[in-house]
Amino acid sequence: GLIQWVNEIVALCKPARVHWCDGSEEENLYLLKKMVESGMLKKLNPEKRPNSFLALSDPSDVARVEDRTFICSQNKDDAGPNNNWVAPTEMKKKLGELFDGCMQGRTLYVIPFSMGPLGSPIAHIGVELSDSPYVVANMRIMTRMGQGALKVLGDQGQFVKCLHTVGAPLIEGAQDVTWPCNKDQKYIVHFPEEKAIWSFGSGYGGNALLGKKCFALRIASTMGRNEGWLAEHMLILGVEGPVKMQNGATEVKKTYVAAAFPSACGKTNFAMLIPPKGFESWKVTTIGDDIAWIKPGKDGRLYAINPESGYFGVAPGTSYKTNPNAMDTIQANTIFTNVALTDDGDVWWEEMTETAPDHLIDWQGQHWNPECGRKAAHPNARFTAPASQCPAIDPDWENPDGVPISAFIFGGRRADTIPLVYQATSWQNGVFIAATTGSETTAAATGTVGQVRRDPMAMLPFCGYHMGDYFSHWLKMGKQAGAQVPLIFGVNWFRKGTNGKFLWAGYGENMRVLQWMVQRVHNPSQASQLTALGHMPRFEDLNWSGLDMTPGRFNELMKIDSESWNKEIALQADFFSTLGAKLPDAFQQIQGELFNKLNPSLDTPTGSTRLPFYPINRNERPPETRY
Ligand code: SAT
Ligand code: MN
Repeated sequence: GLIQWVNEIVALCKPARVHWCDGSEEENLYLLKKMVESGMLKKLNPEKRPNSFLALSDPSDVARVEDRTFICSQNKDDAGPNNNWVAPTEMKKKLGELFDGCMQGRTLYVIPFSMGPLGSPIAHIGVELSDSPYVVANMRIMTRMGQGALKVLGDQGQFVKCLHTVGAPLIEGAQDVTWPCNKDQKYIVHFPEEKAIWSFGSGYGGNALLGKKCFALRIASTMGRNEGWLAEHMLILGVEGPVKMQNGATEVKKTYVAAAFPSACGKTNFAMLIPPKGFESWKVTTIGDDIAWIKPGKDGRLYAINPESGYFGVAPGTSYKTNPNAMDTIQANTIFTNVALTDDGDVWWEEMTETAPDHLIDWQGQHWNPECGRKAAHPNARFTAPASQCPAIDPDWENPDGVPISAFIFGGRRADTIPLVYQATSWQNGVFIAATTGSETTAAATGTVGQVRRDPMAMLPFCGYHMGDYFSHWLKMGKQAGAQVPLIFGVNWFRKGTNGKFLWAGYGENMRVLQWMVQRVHNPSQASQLTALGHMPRFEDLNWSGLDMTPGRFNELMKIDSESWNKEIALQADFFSTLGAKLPDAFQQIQGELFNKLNPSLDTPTGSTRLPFYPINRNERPPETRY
């Protein structure tokens, strides 16, 4: 099947050469050398950054393109209002024209890869056909790529078909550019029923490394719906420390949690957290920083694996102060994209050091100095580094059975309204919290930055099917796992005070919140009060040692302001109304109860639930507009 497909694509795309990738060190060195010669990569100073490289992209190709991303399911209703949809036959016609001859003058690389440890029962195989050697080098870090994956595939195995082109044919001796892409046309297209992906015109990140968002989230989420598991935009971490048990004894416990935050909201930093002073008996270990595949185990608990084998992390803001583990991870064997180059052949980005170097070559190849008024690195500049190089890597990070999850955390970037932390009172309430999460948009996608949008489970750009069906799937997963379901928490590290400044330092300080959560997991009768939002810690329930936290500041962080919350509920309702009849019934009920709790003075007749904003007409077709 694979050979036949490669032949078909070769006939369509008309590359000058075909290269089957074996994933070997020699092959990698050969491709890196070729990219250095062509100017696509710059080799960094081997004394400062051994075996590391810098790529500067075209300024028009710096992030995911959500408005050019399509889910082409047979039925429009399966894609839902959360996705752009075009009928598969129509899209294939369009793509057939675009891909015809698109690889002329270039090499087509056949890139076999495994998402998840080779041969693990939860892993899945993909093959990417791409005309970008940069994609090959990145896929070799981000996935288990090469001969091993082919072996697992065998003669009869199933694989996800991932086709990618930069969309820039090299016609008859034309001079290549250092970052080929197509400035006019970009298409990131998924055919969930066929498990196929076609990506045209971009060489960047999630648009081009098709194992990541396209396969491990959009395609895998539809596989998960059909097969009873979850593919989530979540980091996974282990946290170990002394916990007060219900019988009063203190025991050292290792607990695994998974946390969903939108792109560029600090998942990598949270996954590699180093506990602050005062938490010497605590340790955090990393399993994954971006994606979790979660499956029910035989014991009814949910087990998670990280399908990736590398980090494609945001560089700006990463420093020895904010994330020492990431800084150590990227010491060597790393590909940097769109960061700045120092005069001694190393890399730099905003906030990497307290003072900026006097002179740099910025991400657009221009001379840069601290007074020039431009950013040295693009805000979505990235590093691609092997997970195995992370000093905090968990011993079980490649365990083919995954790690048992005790808690899910959902958060966004919110300047107001959402408190630092709260815990759902039930699985259903927790799924509601996850489903109503909002966040300010970041530079990880093209478009306006800083606008609050609903981003349920941080999956709005990544759920490969109707969001209403996705919510129902989540509710159902809780029923399957029975009594063993993880606790669910909402967090907001980004709340600002009246002076416009962050109220919470974040990074290592998040350990204080994590400790409280772990305490709740092992001893749910302690350390909280019940509020309209759920269980919340009181000032005395968190460990403040080593931090100058006052009850006043804590109250600002935790405040539930019913006026802002009523606005928040109205915004949630706006989003829900786009889901039409597929919105789970339970959500309206939970939202009504939440409104009543937030507004106790507005009397409702006993037993009835106020639905203040939107009695949905459940016979109505969902609105045509995409949220
Ligand atoms: O460009 S990626 O999609 O891989 C990164 C992100 O958006 O989280
Ligand atoms: Mn991500």
